[in-house]
Amino acid sequence: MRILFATGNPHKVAEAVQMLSPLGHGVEPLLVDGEAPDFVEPQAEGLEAVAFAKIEQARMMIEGTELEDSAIMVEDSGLFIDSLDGFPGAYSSFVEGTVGLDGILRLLEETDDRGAEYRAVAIVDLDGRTWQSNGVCRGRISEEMLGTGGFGYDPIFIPNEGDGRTCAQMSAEDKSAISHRGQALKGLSEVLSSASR
Ligand code: ITT
Repeated sequence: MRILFATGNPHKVAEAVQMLSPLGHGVEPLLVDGEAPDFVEPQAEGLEAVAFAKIEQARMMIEGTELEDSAIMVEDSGLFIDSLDGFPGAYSSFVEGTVGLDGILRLLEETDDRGAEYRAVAIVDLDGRTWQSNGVCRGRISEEMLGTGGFGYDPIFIPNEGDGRTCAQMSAEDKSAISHRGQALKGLSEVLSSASR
């Protein structure tokens, strides 16, 4: 299936292409007049509600264009820190650009509880039907920033299923094999395959 990924985050597109292409799905960024979407994300909502809001906005963007009948994929994700009651969660993108990774490390200076998880909700929308898959990656927040790969919080996130490196120290393949997005996209691929049988 050819899927247009509606996101303003090129790192997400790269991860989805690398993950879904071998499974037989052609993934391309959704571009309208050459521009990736810049979503208005409803505040104080969970990831799933935000993902459905992105589907709605993407559908409005391509209404009346040649892309109107395409399969659209969106994904909403975030970092949920145990000792901060799940903060930054659905606000991860905003917090990354304001408080920053330094700020998150400072917030955790006084606590030994460094448990956290990445969560992702991925949705494909086609012909009025939607398929959804979620992913969770448990881990902990490192004491310092390590690594230059990945994006976002990867330099401070150490997945439990890894070998002690942060996601930013891992190859894209190693990260996707255990990440929240990897799980959500793999799950989507499976539900799409059984739907088309
Ligand atoms: P779109 O909404 O346009 O898809 P975005 O980057 O704003 O792009 P989200 O609203 O889903 O995406 O916010 C996700 C944020 O969560 C992202 O900006 C990072 O701060 C963080 N995040 C999610 N997945 C991550 C990952 O795999 N590695 C590092 N940080 C991640």
